[in-house]
Amino acid sequence: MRESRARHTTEQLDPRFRGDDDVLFNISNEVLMKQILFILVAGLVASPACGQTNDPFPEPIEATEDVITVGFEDFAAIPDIDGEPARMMTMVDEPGTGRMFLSDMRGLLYSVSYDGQVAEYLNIDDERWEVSVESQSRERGFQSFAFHPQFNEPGAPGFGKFYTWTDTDNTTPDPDFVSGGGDDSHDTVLLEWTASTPDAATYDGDPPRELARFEQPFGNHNAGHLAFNPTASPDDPDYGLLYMGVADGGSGGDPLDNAQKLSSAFGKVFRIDPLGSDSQNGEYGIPADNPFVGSAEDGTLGEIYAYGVRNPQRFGWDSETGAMYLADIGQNIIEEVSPVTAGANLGWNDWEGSMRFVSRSEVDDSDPRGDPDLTYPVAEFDQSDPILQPSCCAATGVHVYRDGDIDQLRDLLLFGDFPSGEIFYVSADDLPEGGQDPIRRVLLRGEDEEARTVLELIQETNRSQGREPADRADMRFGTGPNGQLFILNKQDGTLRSLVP
Ligand SMILES: [Ca+2]
Ligand SMILES: [Ca+2]
Ligand SMILES: [Ca+2]
Repeated sequence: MRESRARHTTEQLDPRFRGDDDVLFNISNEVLMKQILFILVAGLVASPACGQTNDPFPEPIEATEDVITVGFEDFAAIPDIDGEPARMMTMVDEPGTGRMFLSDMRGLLYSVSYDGQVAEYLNIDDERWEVSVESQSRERGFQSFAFHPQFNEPGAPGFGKFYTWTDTDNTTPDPDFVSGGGDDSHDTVLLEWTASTPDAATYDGDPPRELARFEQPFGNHNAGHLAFNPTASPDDPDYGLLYMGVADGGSGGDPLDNAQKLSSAFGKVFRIDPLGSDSQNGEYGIPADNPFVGSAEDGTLGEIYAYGVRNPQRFGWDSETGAMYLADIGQNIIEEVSPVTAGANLGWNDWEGSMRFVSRSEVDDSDPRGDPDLTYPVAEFDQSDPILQPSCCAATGVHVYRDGDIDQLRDLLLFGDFPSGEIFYVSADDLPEGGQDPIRRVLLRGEDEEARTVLELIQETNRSQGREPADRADMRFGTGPNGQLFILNKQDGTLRSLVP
């Protein structure tokens, strides 16, 4: 039996935090009291103030003009676990062994063949690995994974290697990164696995090596996306460097002010060399050209590639321009898709989208994008938009559609709102400068020619499964070979591919 530190947390349901992926989260009484006090004081001092609003984009998202409808196919069935539908999180192509991989938040990593055969490749929650995945509630679990680009290149340093980014309730080892407050909810760990035979049907390597451990102050906002830049060729300095989304730690409003602190690991995008060893703990490397390496500021973390993010669950690259984009889940007002460049400050928790962050109930729209040193969204939308009701809101994506065979989607930046199952697009070539005016919808068209959202489609499937229709989609994108795009969800176990 593993030991576990005592947890001093109170699970509570608070509908005010519907903007989060997870409405069930941990918050200490102390922090809660501070926040209530802050809201009261802020209310006395600042209200009613000019520019403060909970509806920064009064013009609703365009619901019917320029809608693109695309076809879809049921590509594969992903197994239930304990009678509950698969909680699909991440799906990528692994060209070295010619198959795709897909994860379930509870710890399963499946291989998915190019013709839709699904097989368990590895259960990272299996007792023999001693990982102990913490997958309670919506936001905790096996978050993401990434295959080294040299996974099936014999003799190369990345041969057989892949990485998993997961929440764990085994909190015995000392963390590398702490937040300086909160409840010590659980830990999030980055692990390296090394397969002996990369093209084997199941993982045949040793237990994983731990690269980094983060002590989580709150139950929500944990790890985010994990990925190698797929547009980097072997002679590119970015090749083999691992990007990690690290959320702000949780609760709401970033109460520990982590995201803006360069000495804190939380609220950041990290870029590390998983095969290097010059980090503080010696388990990974810090790329010499990372933007804050050698900073004169005491305690600045060289791992940081970009900062000022809240819950960076998903990012992606444009295969044509090399640009990186990130979907950052907003507090209670604005969801955003933003460019990510070396050293960029994406604003949180001083800014929510293009507006100044005031509180959980308001932003200040009097000076949008007013600080020239920050990086603002290319697209953003407000959580009160009618199209997203009643199950909103959390931004996901980001996929720049360049290479697939769906002509209508070509050269579009695709993203979405995962609870409501809305898929959105803006031009990837003529990038907007924020706001929701440029946003248009993508709907799915079945054999009956009827256009519907992903949530509506899931609900139809749920009925045919004899299940209660889901009230949220928990949609995410997955990618396959040749620019194929897949739609993942946590509600009906059906992996769908988009087709012309
Ligand atoms: Ca609005
Ligand atoms: Ca957390
Ligand atoms: Ca931002």
